[in-house]
Amino acid sequence: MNALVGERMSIISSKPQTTRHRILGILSGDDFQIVFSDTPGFVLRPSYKMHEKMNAFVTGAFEDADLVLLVTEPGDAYDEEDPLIAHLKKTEAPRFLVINKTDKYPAAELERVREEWSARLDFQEVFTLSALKNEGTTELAAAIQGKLPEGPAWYPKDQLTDRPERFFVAELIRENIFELYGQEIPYSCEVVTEYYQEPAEGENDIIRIGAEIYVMRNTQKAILIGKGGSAIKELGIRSRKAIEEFLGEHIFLELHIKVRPKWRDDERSLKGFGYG
Ligand SMILES: Nc1nc2c(ncn2[C@@H]2O[C@H](COP(=O)(O)OP(=O)(O)OP(=O)(O)O)[C@@H](O)[C@H]2O)c(=O)[nH]1
Ligand SMILES: [Mg+2]
Repeated sequence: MNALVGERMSIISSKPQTTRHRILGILSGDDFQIVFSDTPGFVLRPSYKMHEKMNAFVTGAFEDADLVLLVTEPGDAYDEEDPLIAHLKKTEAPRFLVINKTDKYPAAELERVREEWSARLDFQEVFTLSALKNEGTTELAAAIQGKLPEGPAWYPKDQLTDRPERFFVAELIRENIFELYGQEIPYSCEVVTEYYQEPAEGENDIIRIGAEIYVMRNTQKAILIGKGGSAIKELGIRSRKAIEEFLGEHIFLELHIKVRPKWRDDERSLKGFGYG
């Protein structure tokens, strides 16, 4: 979605289950508007309520879509029982298969993915591309345009997403948590933007932002902070830079860590964290 929209909307990491919400990316031209909806990957065996919420974002997307893009790559394993396959079969919307990472895999492996999927179900079109190198993405964008139902634009032309700045602030901090910390920590954290203060008119100041990072246990809080505060300091520096790049402005960033036991299974916490 980032490659197609040309903006850094969804956060990216090498770890699975990075995307937890449904995020819109809007691409408008003179006579068209494509509303992309990036979702989490389907969690095959949900361990927490949070996973069920993530899966609900996926199934919700199937219900609304005029076109479904399945993005995959060699090495992605799909169980024939995977509910995602059932959803793909059931959907009335046309389907495109997008095989990503042509820069990384040899043609034969990409071809194998195409064969595997075509044995499972029909796609109207199949694309192989590299989101990273932006190769093959224009062809996909053109094909998507060809499938758009006619109608008025849903969003103003200059609108890029349905999310406010505070959401991206929290996501960029989460992206850095995914990159900086090992196995368990990224999956135990949620980030919430506590305040986002723009300077008053005429005031010569920078944007002031405060964010809360929720963990489940004190031991996780200790890991997040690191020896002598070194880890949280690094997280703060990297997150500030990422947010400044995103906003195109200088900011002041303050991070607070809070412990909230079992938030991943707590309906009220999840609602507060945007998994409503
Ligand atoms: N080599 C290569 N790597 C890519 C390409 N596109 C994405 N990646 C990498 O693949 C990894 C996963 O990317 P994500 O965007 O987080 O993938 P996702 O499918 O959204 O995954 P989740 O949000 O975790 O469900 C990251 O390390 C990306 O940098 C590509 O075209 N080529
Ligand atoms: Mg993602």
